[in-house]
Amino acid sequence: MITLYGWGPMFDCPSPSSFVMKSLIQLQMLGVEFDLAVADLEAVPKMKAPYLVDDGTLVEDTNFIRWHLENKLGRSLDDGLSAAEAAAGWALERMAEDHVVKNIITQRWMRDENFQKGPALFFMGIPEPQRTAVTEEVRGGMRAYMHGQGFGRHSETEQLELADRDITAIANFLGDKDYLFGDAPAAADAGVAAVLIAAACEFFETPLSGLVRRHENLVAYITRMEARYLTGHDWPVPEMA
Ligand SMILES: N[C@@H](CCC(=O)N[C@@H](CS)C(=O)NCC(=O)O)C(=O)O
Repeated sequence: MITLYGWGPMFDCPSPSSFVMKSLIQLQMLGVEFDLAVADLEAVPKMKAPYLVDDGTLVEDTNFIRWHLENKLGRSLDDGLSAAEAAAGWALERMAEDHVVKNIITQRWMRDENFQKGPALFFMGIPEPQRTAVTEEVRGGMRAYMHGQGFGRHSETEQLELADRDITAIANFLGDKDYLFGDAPAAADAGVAAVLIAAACEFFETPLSGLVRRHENLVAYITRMEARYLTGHDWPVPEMA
């Protein structure tokens, strides 16, 4: 029995987390049976979602989830790709999860209007007066992380320029193919599409959405991936209040 822990639709998006979307897609690509449950970050050592429990074995992080299931099934999501294609897929995924994810976090967490209608809702289950203090502490931690890591020291224009380069590189690589490597999806399609779907989310006020949507092939790609893998899931609703 396999259970994937994460969060379902929020903010007009299949999940507030691109990483949860990535694992949800990869589990379906691998054809395994699984249940969905709401993540409890306090319950796992890395305190991140998604995580997976497979017959009592806890697996944390999207990459380890993927490899756990590939090892168990004796096949890879990149079967059929050349070594060079698999390497390119890995690099594209890493690229999407670097600048683009950091932009998504910054745009959602540091812009007040986005934070109030978005991430602030994660803290609604905490009673006042602790809620305000906890919310500000976590938000401050996010700001400190971005500054310490270095990305937060770029101006917003510079941050978005980096995202634009990544997104344009993905659009150019995809070209007129249905998936990154042709007619069939591979491992990288999960992570790359998940990040693009999160970036393109129009619920938030952000230039990121336009950076994705100005590429017609990316709009068709994320629409295709969303229809194939991210609709109709029976996610339990997290307790917010
Ligand atoms: N490298 C991890 C990243 C997972 C991740 O950053 N998850 C976020 C949600 S998008 C999270 O759980 N954040 C909670 C926190 O950092 O406290 C993976 O690939 O699974």
